[in-house]
Amino acid sequence: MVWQRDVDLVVPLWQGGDDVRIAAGASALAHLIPPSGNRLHVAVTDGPRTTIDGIRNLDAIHGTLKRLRNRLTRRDPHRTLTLGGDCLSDLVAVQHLAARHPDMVLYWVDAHTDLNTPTTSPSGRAHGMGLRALLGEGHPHLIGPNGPAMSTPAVTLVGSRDLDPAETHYVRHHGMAWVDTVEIIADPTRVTAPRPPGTPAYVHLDVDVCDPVDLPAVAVPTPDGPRADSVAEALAAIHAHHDIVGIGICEYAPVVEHDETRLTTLLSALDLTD
Ligand SMILES: [Mn+2]
Repeated sequence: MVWQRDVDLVVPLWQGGDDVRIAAGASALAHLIPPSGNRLHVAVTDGPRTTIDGIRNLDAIHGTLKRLRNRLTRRDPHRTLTLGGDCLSDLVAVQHLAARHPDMVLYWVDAHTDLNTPTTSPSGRAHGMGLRALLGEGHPHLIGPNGPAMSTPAVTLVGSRDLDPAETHYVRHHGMAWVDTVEIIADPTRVTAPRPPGTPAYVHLDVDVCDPVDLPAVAVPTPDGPRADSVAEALAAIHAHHDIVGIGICEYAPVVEHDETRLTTLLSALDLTD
């Protein structure tokens, strides 16, 4: 049974990571995943590659986020699938669904925590600021008009392993739930352990969570990750435990040579393929 949602958003946003290879990930995922209901291809704003307020390509990113916000406000979907694009591709979808499902929890499945702000970011790349913006801090263009979408107790980090010092401090200071590579390998089904069954959940899947041995086709390959099979087991456990209201798949760079079956293993675990 394929996971049912109201709308698929195809979002080839790449400016957040300043890596144009990521744009092609959106259409590649759209080929791999059969549509369910409406599928919207969202145009990405182009523009000068200038740094504003400490963020690369801020104007272009802001334009795309505004377009997404307008579409979601107009349609008001209950469940969404986002095919990115970089890690900002589903930022607006998470904000929208968090407002619609006040008890929604968020699984941030990513080698990175994306907890930087323009002040703490070493790179100025906004794709490393998404989760912090969802928690209400950072640039107003990323946070959006409605303030914090999530609170730290509602977030579980899965597979995060490459943190900047300020991100490590934030995670520890807030005591965020964090399932690391060792724990995923030991028992992928434990990923949902503290969460009540049946609660609405959003899965943000940056495919760089997998060890690059399995999936090198990403913007930021990060060693020492779990193998794709273990990640798939963790995703299946989340899917079995929760009412999935949203999924976003990000940071796929299909131009890099890779074994596509590793990716489809992840998609099958979330019931996105036939
Ligand atoms: Mn990442």
